[in-house]
Amino acid sequence: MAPPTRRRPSFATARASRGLPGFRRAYHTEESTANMPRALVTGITGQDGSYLAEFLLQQGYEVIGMVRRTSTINFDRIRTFQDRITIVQGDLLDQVSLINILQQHRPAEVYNLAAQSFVPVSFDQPVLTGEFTGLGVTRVLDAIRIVDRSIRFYQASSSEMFGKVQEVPQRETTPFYPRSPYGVAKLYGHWITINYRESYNLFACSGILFNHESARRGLEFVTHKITHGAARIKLGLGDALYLGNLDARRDWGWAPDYVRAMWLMLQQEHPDDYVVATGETHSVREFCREAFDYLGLDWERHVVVDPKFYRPAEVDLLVGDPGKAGRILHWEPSISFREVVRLMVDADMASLRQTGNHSPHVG
Ligand code: NAP
Ligand code: F7E
Repeated sequence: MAPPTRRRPSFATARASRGLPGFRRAYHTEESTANMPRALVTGITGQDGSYLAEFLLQQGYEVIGMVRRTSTINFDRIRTFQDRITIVQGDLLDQVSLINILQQHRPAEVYNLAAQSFVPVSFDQPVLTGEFTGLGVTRVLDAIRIVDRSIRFYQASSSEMFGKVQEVPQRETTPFYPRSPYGVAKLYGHWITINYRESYNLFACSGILFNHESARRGLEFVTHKITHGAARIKLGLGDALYLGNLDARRDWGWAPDYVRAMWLMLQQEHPDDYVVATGETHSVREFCREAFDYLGLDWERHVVVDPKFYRPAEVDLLVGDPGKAGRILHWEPSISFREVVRLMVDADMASLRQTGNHSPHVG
């Protein structure tokens, strides 16, 4: 059987997402799948994978989503558009599965978003984190090298690579100093992406993304833990919220904005690496104040510091310089810190009102 057609996204489609004139959006109803650009997304069940898949569908892509085998299927975040994508089984630990997927589906673009992404777990499971988050990148890149070197590749790198920061704000040229097994694994993924670009001339880009949030964020991450906790307290479902280091500062953006930057990187003439950030930094304490204030609550009456949430080594301050992404990708964040917090609080209030004590990853 002949492999399915691969097609690069049209220039018109690329212009459209930047709000430029002369564009016609290619919806499923307008074009047969044979003419659609095809993208493979690893980590499609995660926060970013679900937003990226929705974004690519809007751009007229055929989306192949890689999921790993689990005894309980968790498609909460992709449920609303599950019937519009092709789901394939694969695992970053299994090289053969990656090669088979590329051979069978022949994507034009691969977005590698799958990872063990929770920093505290990386201290408990450092070797497994290295396997998924570090070596997993090489497995995907090598599958591309073997199957088709024209496939464009995006690697989900992280501001955690800056760790104990050597410069403020952090930019593409800032030296790295990771502070967790997760950060170290991501740094490996970042350099192997550059190495495959330079060694095999792959169109491979590394997006150094700072923290980005949404109602689809896992509940274990501090932003969603705070907005969900505040909403529970507001609704009388609890009284205390236990947190760790309130002094840590992060550059928090809006996840849907960040997946647009991933796509833009792969539409350029040349592969490169970009910092994606808002350029603003706020402490965990400020995030708490913003969320509780919005609900008319006094955060200091409810937030309790529990040292069990401290990390063996902390990243104290992150703030990115998105200047290069602005100049070259014409990317900029669409909403403010305050709006991010409020959208997350609103979503938690709505889902808790609907479901009681549970907050599914929707919205
Ligand atoms: P997430 O919600 O934790 O999603 C991670 C995804 O990876 C899930 O779909 C998970 O599948 C999948 N996965 C984990 N191990 C896998 C394996 N061995 N094989 C195949 N799939 C596997 O993460 P996210 O927030 O969307 O982040 C997406 C990527 O960007 C990650 O690489 C993360 O490290 C990176 N990043 C995130 C941020 C941020 O602020 N969100 C910032 C910088 C970089 P299951 O559903 O089966 O668990
Ligand atoms: O922690 C502090 C904690 O877990 C943020 C991942 O997407 O972004 C994320 O990593 C800060 C840290 O995110 C609690 O000590 C206080 O300083 O929300 P987080 P993260 O570690 O920054 C980067 C860019 C990624 O790449 C990662 O994949 O908040 N903090 N109290 C707490 N953190 C948590 N989780 N829980 C607390 O109770």
